[in-house]
Amino acid sequence: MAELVALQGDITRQPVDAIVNAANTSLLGGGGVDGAIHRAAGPELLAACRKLHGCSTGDAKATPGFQLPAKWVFHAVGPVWYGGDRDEDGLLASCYRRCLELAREHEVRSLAFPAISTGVYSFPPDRAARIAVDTVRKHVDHSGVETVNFVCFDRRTFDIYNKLLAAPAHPAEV
Ligand code: AR6
Repeated sequence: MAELVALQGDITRQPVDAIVNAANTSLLGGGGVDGAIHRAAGPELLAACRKLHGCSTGDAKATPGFQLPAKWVFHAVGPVWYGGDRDEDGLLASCYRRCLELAREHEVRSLAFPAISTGVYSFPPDRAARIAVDTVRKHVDHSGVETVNFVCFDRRTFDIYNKLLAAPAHPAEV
């Protein structure tokens, strides 16, 4: 079983094989964690993203990390939160699943996720964290990833993840 860890900090500084970006469908940059990743990676990242011709919501695409400590960036497009009736949960889970598939393809052993969709896209942070942890727990063992860091920018998100990670994965089965 892979190790799942909550950390508080800046994902651009993570010394892991791959970091995940919370991107938009254009893949051409933006604010929040996307802006921070593009600034830290340098202009080559935007040039690489242009060649990907966008990405659907719920999907993810890989580029090199350029000036980042991470070798790869997986650009995932989370859903905008519209109230929960537009398959937001399913689309968010799909982002985490797709990143684990990319991790397997790129032989990534350590992977760091931000709290996708919980900033500009307004997904409720508790609900998003539960989906993130459940989806990673469900799919990580087939990915070859040994360490997953959930990198939380603020204390509140960090506390949410810590609580979820402390709880057993399937309490009914233990
Ligand atoms: N390291 C880790 N987490 C961060 C960092 C950082 N350096 N900076 C912000 N966060 P957001 P979204 C947290 O808005 O909601 C962009 O413009 C932040 O506190 O970055 O998926 C894209 O281009 C929050 O918890 O992403 C899209 O247009 C989380 O990262 C749109 O925003 C996600 O917040 C995507 O919105």
